[in-house]
Amino acid sequence: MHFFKSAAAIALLTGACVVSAETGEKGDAPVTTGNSDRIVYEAFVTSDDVESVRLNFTGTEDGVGVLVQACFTGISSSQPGPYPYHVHDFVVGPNGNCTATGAHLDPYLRGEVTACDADAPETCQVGDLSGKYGRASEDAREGTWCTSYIDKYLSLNSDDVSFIGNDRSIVVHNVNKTRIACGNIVLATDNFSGAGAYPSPNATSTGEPPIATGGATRVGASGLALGVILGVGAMLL
Ligand SMILES: [Cu+2]
Repeated sequence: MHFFKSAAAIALLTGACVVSAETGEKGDAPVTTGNSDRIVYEAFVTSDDVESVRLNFTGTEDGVGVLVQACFTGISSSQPGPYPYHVHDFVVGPNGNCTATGAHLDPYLRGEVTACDADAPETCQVGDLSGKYGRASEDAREGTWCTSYIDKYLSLNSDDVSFIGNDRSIVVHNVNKTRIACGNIVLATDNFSGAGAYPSPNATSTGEPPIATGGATRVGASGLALGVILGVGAMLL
């Protein structure tokens, strides 16, 4: 573990030096705490071009950050990928209007002129999930592509500026940034009491485990990478 902590520390320090000028007007996004693992928000995204994109947002055992589980299914081959997706500021408009969702959740006023640096996620727009953890794969055309990660900057607390439960939404884009589908983030339960992670958004359709394949290697099922992430989180506290 010592090696991982040292490597992570170096990575963090290096990242901080390189990208310091790109942080938000209000500074970097702080690590969120107090995110109860009994609270689950979810989003269901669909359109003519997207069969379904489902996301779960769950608190963590130690309350640091939010576990995000996302599965993308049946994206039209007419839409070029890989597919960016973000938390947007407002709910979906009438008749599924994705333009009404406004811009990305960006409470620290970082803007998006400079692309998010995934090695320094605290400097990215809080809502820029694909910037921080990768865009959804074109594998989602033929079947389902899932990913899972803990984001340390989203919040499930209503008094936090990075709260995702106050009429926010998820927008999926094609690689040219065109909005191809959107859906609102809604409370699934505030009394989840199951062991471990909330069931994967794909669990009902294929029976795959909560942490699925594909882009999930960032966290992975082994728990090793997760341990590193939690170790970094602990270091920052
Ligand atoms: Cu977006």
